[in-house]
Amino acid sequence: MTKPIYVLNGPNLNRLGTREPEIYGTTTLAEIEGMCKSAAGKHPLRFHQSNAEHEIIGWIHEAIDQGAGIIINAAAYTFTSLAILDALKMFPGPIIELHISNIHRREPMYQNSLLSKAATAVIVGLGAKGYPAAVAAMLALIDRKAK
Ligand code: CA2
Repeated sequence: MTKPIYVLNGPNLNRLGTREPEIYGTTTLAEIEGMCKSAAGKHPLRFHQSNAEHEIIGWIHEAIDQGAGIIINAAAYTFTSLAILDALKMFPGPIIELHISNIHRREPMYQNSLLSKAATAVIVGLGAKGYPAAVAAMLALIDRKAK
């Protein structure tokens, strides 16, 4: 059975497309899910969002048991959650950390990701299009690992 790619989204991203369009664009999270599924083609993909840290950790644990790769936009937990970092460190496959905005151009509090320590790659600043780009990159990483 083909192992799924997990796309995990953190707090407030369920409200995407409703405010701060100059930073985050106008695409909704439901539209982003559709973009990810199209980019994945036949490869199974699980797409989740939660405002609760423990739920995100639960999906990372699920991915440890049955996932091929993790794409994660942990939103504000990126900068605060050692618990999410510890969970990601247990994952044996590729991890792509993703941010819609270019966090490095923003205020200092958005610039020190804790999660990058566990990431295989980081994608920032491509807007919603970063998601299908991350899925395409993940498919290549998984394929490379299988060879
Ligand atoms: O750029 C990103 O993807 C972020 O992960 C978004 C987070 C922010 O804390 C990170 O620094 C960068 C914030 C998400 C807030 O969600 C919104 C939802 C609707 C409208 C605007 C923001």
